[in-house]
Amino acid sequence: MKLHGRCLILLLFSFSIAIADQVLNYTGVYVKVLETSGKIEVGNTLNMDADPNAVKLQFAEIREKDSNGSSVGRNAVTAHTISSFANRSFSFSNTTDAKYQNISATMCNFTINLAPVTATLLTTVYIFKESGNITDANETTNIKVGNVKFIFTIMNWKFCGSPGVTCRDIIREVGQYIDFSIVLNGNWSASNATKGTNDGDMYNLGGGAGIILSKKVKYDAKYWTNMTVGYPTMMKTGEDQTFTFRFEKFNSSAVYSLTVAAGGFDSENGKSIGGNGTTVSTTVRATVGAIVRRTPATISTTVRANSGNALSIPFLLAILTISLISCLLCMM
Ligand SMILES: *[C@@H]1O[C@H](CO)[C@@H](O)[C@H](O)[C@H]1NC(C)=O
Ligand SMILES: *[C@@H]1O[C@H](CO)[C@@H](O)[C@H](O)[C@H]1NC(C)=O
Ligand SMILES: *[C@@H]1O[C@H](CO)[C@@H](O)[C@H](O)[C@H]1NC(C)=O
Ligand SMILES: *[C@@H]1O[C@H](CO)[C@@H](O)[C@H](O)[C@H]1NC(C)=O
Ligand SMILES: *[C@@H]1O[C@H](CO)[C@@H](O)[C@H](O)[C@H]1NC(C)=O
Ligand SMILES: *[C@@H]1O[C@H](CO)[C@@H](O)[C@H](O)[C@H]1NC(C)=O
Ligand SMILES: *[C@@H]1O[C@H](CO)[C@@H](O)[C@H](O)[C@H]1NC(C)=O
Ligand SMILES: *[C@@H]1O[C@H](CO)[C@@H](O)[C@H](O)[C@H]1NC(C)=O
Ligand SMILES: *[C@@H]1O[C@H](CO)[C@@H](O)[C@H](O)[C@H]1NC(C)=O
Ligand SMILES: *[C@@H]1O[C@H](CO)[C@@H](O)[C@H](O)[C@H]1NC(C)=O
Ligand SMILES: *[C@@H]1O[C@H](CO)[C@@H](O)[C@H](O)[C@H]1NC(C)=O
Ligand SMILES: CC(=O)N[C@H]1CO[C@H](CO)[C@@H](O)[C@@H]1O
Repeated sequence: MKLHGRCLILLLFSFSIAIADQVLNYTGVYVKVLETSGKIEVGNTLNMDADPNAVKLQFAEIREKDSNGSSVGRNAVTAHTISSFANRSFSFSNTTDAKYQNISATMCNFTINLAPVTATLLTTVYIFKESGNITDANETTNIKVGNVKFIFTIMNWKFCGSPGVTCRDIIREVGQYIDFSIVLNGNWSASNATKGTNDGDMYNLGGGAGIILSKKVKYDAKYWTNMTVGYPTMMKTGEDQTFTFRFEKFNSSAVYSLTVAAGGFDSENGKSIGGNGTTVSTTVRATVGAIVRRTPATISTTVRANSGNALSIPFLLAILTISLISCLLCMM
């Protein structure tokens, strides 16, 4: 039997309701990962729109380039660029307690399939429960309670020109770099901050918010090295500030990390970024146009679950049943 168009729409609609945001929290610090949008928010209330210090970041692009910095693999069939993360689902791990170099934290993983590129982007999020110093590859980051560390791992990306991977435009293309961009959107201007004892690039996002960008990359799970000279970069377009990280050709993986504070950023002293909200009034308020609004019901489901399995099986079954009934009804 041929499925009626309306049924398909109803079915898709029912399933899109079932998709939920993921929330990670620790005493007054929240990380909210919005499903199917590549958007992540860090703030001091669950309702990020009510939090003047909320930091909203969005995966923007992953693009393979040759040694001259030109894009390669532009042919749609064998694309080597991910130019939008809209409509890509995250899959989440459970939330667990863990340590990052001796500093205790609550953490979770989420992954995005980068199809049609046969690669995966793993993001690991830590909200720190203690203060301390992290050192990766000679690079020290001062951590305060409530700071949020994001670790991005691009896995299994096959570069143009690698054995068995042919990309051709006018000439046979050879990939050399991956440029990974994220966008911070808000009514503020990222500006350099005094780094104090932090070695990474540090930006004051205004209000109480700040970000520290590492300048190191770990390749193939083996060795850390400096990021390509001149990176990370920051470019401002309207209210969007785009940060780009460049990775050299690797065999299996590239790992990169940054640290965010949604409050307590000490721009006066520049010594470190604080983790918990202060009452700083501000213009950090992001005016993110396309933030997906969720019904309170969906959000509370997510929060209560708090373990990665945001939706209960009965709830999913109920939605499935409603979808099937709607379908049967429209087929009649
Ligand atoms: C963060 O701030 C909230 C509200 O001000 C407070 O209740 C909480 O204890 C603070 N958390 C930490 C880790 O300081
Ligand atoms: C890079 O540019 C130079 C000069 O334009 C050119 O000769 C070379 O073939 C280019 N390399 C690649 C990989 O496209
Ligand atoms: C995402 O899906 C919506 C509806 O399914 C569609 O209108 C939109 O163009 C898609 N966006 C991208 C970037 O694929
Ligand atoms: C999450 O935890 C539950 C029980 O604690 C377990 O059954 C489930 O397999 C875990 N899920 C993942 C993705 O690890
Ligand atoms: C997250 O991913 C890392 C790296 O693969 C792994 O070591 C860790 O156990 C994962 N944590 C959870 C909670 O799945
Ligand atoms: C890790 O923490 C424990 C106790 O919290 C301490 O005994 C140990 O020396 C610390 N190790 C390092 C490498 O800092
Ligand atoms: C972190 O390092 C700074 C400066 O290097 C030092 O002043 C501070 O005490 C260290 N913090 C912890 C918790 O070890
Ligand atoms: C952005 O911030 C400026 C002050 O820096 C303020 O005058 C303006 O109204 C803000 N715009 C929005 C849309 O919030
Ligand atoms: C930050 O400082 C670096 C060098 O110290 C400079 O290249 C960069 O343009 C500065 N960025 C901003 C936003 O001022
Ligand atoms: C760490 O420092 C040592 C000694 O100064 C240096 O040889 C090494 O290249 C540095 N490592 C990185 C990843 O910068
Ligand atoms: C990384 O850069 C630092 C200075 O920014 C330099 O001291 C170090 O030797 C470099 N490490 C490598 C492996 O190139
Ligand atoms: C408001 C909120 O979401 N609080 C949750 C934060 O996480 C703890 C568990 O670590 C939950 O018990 C709270 O309900």
